[in-house]
Amino acid sequence: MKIFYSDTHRKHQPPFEVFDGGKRVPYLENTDRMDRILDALHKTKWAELTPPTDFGLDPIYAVHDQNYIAFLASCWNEWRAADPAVEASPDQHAFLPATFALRRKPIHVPSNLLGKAGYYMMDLSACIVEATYEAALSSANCALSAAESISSPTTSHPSSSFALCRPPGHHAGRDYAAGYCFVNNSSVAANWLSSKGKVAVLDIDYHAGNGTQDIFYERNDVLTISLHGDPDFEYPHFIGFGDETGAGAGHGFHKNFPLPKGTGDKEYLSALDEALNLIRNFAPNYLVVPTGMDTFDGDPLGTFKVTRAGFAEIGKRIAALDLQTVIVMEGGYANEELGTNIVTLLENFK
Ligand code: SP5
Ligand code: ZN
Repeated sequence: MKIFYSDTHRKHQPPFEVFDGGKRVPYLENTDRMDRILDALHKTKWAELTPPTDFGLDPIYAVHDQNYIAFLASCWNEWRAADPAVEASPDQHAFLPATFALRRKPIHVPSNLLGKAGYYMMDLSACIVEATYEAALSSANCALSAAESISSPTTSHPSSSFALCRPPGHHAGRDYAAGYCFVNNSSVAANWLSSKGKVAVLDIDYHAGNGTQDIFYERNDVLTISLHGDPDFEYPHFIGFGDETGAGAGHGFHKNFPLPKGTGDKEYLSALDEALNLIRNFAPNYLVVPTGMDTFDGDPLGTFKVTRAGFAEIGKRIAALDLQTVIVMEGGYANEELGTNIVTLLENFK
C-alpha cells in the first residue's frame, strides 16, 4: 500500500493547548504520534512510504476561503512582529485569540490581527506556530497525492492508499481552524476526486467531522457520513447532531451517527453497518475515510471502548465495500497503541 508522508510536520510543535477550565496542557497532537505510526508501518511488509507531490494552492482554494488561507500564511509573522515577548522566545508561544466571533450575521472580518484570529478560529486547540502553515500545506499534499494514486481504476494502480497526515484536518471548515486542524485534508482530497466521479466520505474519528460536514453540506455529489461521540456531551459541541442531514441540493447527503459515552465494539460496528449500507446505496466511485484512532479504549480525549479487535473488524467491513479508497489520518492520542491500532485497521486494505 502506498503511504504518503512528509517530515515537514516536525516543526509544527505548539508548546501547549488550552483545555476547558483554562488549563494549559502539553499539545496532545504531537510529533510522537507520527513516530509511533512510522515505527509500526516500518515493521510491515506492505507499507510503501512515498513523499507527496506539490499540488499548489488551487485544490485548497477549491475548498477553503482564500482570505482564511492568507490569514494562516501570515498571522504568525504579524503577531511576532507586533509582540516583543514572542520575538524573544517564539518556542514558548502559540498564536491564539482570546475573543471569538459569536453568531453575528452579517459579520465583519476585522482588519485587526487578533480580531481576525477570533473570526477564523473556533477554539483553543488549533494553536498556530511558525511552521504551522507549511505543515498544513504539506499535510494536504499527502491527502491529494493519496487521492491521485487511487484515482485511475486500472490494475496497475493500488486500490487503496493511506495519507499519513499531520496536522489533521476534519475540524477545519471553509474559513476556520479548529481542534488541531487548519486545512481540511480529507475534504481537499474528496473535492479533488469529485471532479472524476461520485465520492463518499466516511469519518471514523471519535470527534464529529464538523469541517467536512460544513464544506459539503449543500452538495449531492459528495455523500458525507460521520460516526462520533454525541456533540450533546462531546467536542465540537455545536454540530454533528443526528437531525443534520444536509441542505438545499445536499439534503439527504449528510448523515451523523452521534454515539453515547462508553460505546464499545458491538455498538460501534452496528452503527458502522448502517453507514456502510448508505454508502452502498449511494454507489460512489471513490471513498475517503478520515480516520481517527481516538475511539480507542484508553484514548485520553475519547470516551469510547473500541478495541484492537474492533479496529480489525472496522477495517475489514470498510474494505469489503471494494471501492477505490483513500484513508486519511486524523486524530488518536493514545500514542503507545497508535501505531499498532492504525496498522491493524490498514492491513485489511493492502
Ligand atoms: C483531530 C482531533 O481529534 N481533534 C480533537 C480536538 C479536541 N479538542 C478539544 C479537547 C477537549 C478537551 N477535553 C478534555 C478531556 C480530558 N479528559
Ligand atoms: Zn478526534
